[in-house]
Amino acid sequence: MSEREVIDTNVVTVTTFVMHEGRKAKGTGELTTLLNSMCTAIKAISSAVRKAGIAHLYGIAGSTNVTGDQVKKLDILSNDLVINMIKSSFTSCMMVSEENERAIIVDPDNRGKYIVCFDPLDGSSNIDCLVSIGTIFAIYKKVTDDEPCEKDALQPGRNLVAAGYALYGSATLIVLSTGNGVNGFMLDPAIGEFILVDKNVRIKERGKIYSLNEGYAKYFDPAVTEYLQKKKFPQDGSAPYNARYVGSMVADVHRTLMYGGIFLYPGNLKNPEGKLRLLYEGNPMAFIIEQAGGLASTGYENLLDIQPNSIHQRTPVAMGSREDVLEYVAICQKHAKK
Ligand code: AMP
Ligand code: P6P
Repeated sequence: MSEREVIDTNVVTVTTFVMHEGRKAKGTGELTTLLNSMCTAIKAISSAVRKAGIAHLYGIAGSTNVTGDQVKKLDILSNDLVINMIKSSFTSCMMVSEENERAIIVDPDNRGKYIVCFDPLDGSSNIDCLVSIGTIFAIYKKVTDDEPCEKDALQPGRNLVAAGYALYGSATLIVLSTGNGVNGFMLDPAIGEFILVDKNVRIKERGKIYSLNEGYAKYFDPAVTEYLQKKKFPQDGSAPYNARYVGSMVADVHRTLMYGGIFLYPGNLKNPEGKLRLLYEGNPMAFIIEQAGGLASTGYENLLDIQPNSIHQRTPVAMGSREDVLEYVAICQKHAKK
């Protein structure tokens, strides 16, 4: 087959997809610009992640982030890339990053109406062993007219205008929703564009995989222990579930989206609120999962209904196939009544 025949001359890229959606929405183009700027930052992060070994970007940068994790140079680079791309898009008035203790207020002359919460390089503890890592982002509209401040980011996930993640795995993929379903775009390094590869992604009603860190079993709440027992030793004659856990939220949630099942990071006796952050891990992933037909819960309430109190607050997470999450929630609520 000749080279010409191989190249599809009618590809849909994330840029054209987002512009088309923006045209349909009859917007000013501000959200379109913001989304495309985020995609550019992700391209640059992808390039850095894939070159890190050669560019000797590995190694502890000697500092730690607000979550106490060792910060690696790629974390710093990724954070700076997102902040600078969003700032220079003139679409955002404030940002919340996992890497910054305080919200980042954009200079008055460069502001737009959107608030962007993001984790620039989630799963960064896996960087040196080449396990998949990711970038997660959540986009809100500022709902007040006064000077931007942290409380503007304290909106329930129900208010999200858009959310997405990039997965730096065997390929670089962006999964995006602006409230009209979920679509996946794969980076074609040959042309530097994200190509639409997964249209209108829908999650299975029920899967066969559970995903959580069983190293905390000693500290699990009784409800979690009972749920896992049911998955490992089913009493209804069904086959036990498979266990899969990468330890990188973007990888674990993406597998759950594509294959079905449930991803859990519950609270436990040592950390009642779990580890994952509501604003830039729980909510954006919950938005994507619900847009794909799944569910996201703390075990006791829908994740997207939570009214945040602080920008780095943690939340227990159970998300994935609707029937799997409902089964888990039923067990949690049974124990809550005891
Ligand atoms: P804008 O004027 O660009 O800020 O857009 C106003 C509203 O229209 C946004 O908050 C979205 O709800 C919708 N919208 C604009 N652009 C897009 C887009 N590219 N994709 C989906 N929704 C969009
Ligand atoms: P644990 C990565 O550090 C992260 O923030 C998420 O990406 C991931 O789901 C979780 O922590 C893994 O935590 O306690 O299982 O190592």
